[in-house]
Amino acid sequence: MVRRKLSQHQKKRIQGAQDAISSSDEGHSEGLVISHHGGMVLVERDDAQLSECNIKSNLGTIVCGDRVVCKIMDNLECRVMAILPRKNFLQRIDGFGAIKSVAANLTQIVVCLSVIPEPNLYLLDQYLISAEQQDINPIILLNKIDLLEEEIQDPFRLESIYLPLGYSVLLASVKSGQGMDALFSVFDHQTTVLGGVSGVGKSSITLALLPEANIKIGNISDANKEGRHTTRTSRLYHLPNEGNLIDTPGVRGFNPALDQNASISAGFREIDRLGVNCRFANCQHIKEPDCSVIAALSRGEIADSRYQHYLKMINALKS
Ligand SMILES: Nc1nc2c(ncn2[C@@H]2O[C@H](COP(=O)(O)OP(=O)(O)OP(=O)(O)O)[C@@H](O)[C@H]2O)c(=O)[nH]1
Ligand SMILES: [Mg+2]
Ligand SMILES: [Zn+2]
Repeated sequence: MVRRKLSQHQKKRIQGAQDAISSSDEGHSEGLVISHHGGMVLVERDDAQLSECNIKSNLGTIVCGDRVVCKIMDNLECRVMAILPRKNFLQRIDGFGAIKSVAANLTQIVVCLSVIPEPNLYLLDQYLISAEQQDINPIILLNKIDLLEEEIQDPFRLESIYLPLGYSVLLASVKSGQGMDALFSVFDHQTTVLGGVSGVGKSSITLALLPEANIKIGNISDANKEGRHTTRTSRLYHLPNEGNLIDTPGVRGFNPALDQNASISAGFREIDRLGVNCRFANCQHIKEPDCSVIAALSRGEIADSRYQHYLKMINALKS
């Protein structure tokens, strides 16, 4: 994990660019960012017009779900002049240490896993910690259950590990329709981002909800059972029951942007809960005496994978 923060200078520059702009100014209007690609953003203005907008310089990153102020210029081009304050901002750090912004103003994230490609529980825990940190309600989905051999119950231990922690775990299949009503109902009245690796079926879920939309679905490579990174840019879709759904490109990892060990333990619900009983207030739950987390681990009350992922994230932060 890499520490990345905007410098004071960068913050001032961005703030300066936004100062004194309001949608009540002549020719300005507010809108919702639907997608962002090639230096342009597609904005749904509050008068319901869709506009391709360029972006005023020094505004900082704009993502799906942002609320912005835009202006029709003299040459009739639309320009984003300011980003309105965000309720939350989901970001990750890519394999090269660069911050990648995903989406803003979310109420939910559905972490999409599938039978093929198989779930990666480290990636799942990375998503969960990001969600906890940003106050976004996380839901775990296992898609493609039509591919499960029937006699295997909870084959990836999603229910046994995550249900006791209070997470919702949904099982569904776009192909057979199993579990789809329950999945669809969680989108009502929410702004949800779909996350996960390539090929788990994020776009297939979006298309199942919006059969008229022009959405590309990829296939799974026979050789490595991975997706082919079909979705290239995130896009927000309006759903019939006042929901907004953001389909995103598949990721290889979802390193959360964190800068302290404390934020890692706070993102692991069971470690956070047990940690209040450790002898030392600043216990890292690694080898300290009278550590409640290590005691619970030795009694089998914490899933080994969760503790290993906790250590892996702590070590990544140190390196
Ligand atoms: N068997 C089965 N296949 C599915 C199911 N849902 C999706 N698929 C298939 O999985 C493949 C990948 O689906 P996509 O929807 O493109 O996956 P994605 O997560 O959007 O992938 P990226 O855009 O690359 O991130 C396609 O061949 C789909 O037909 C399902 O429930 N069962
Ligand atoms: Mg896709
Ligand atoms: Zn401890």
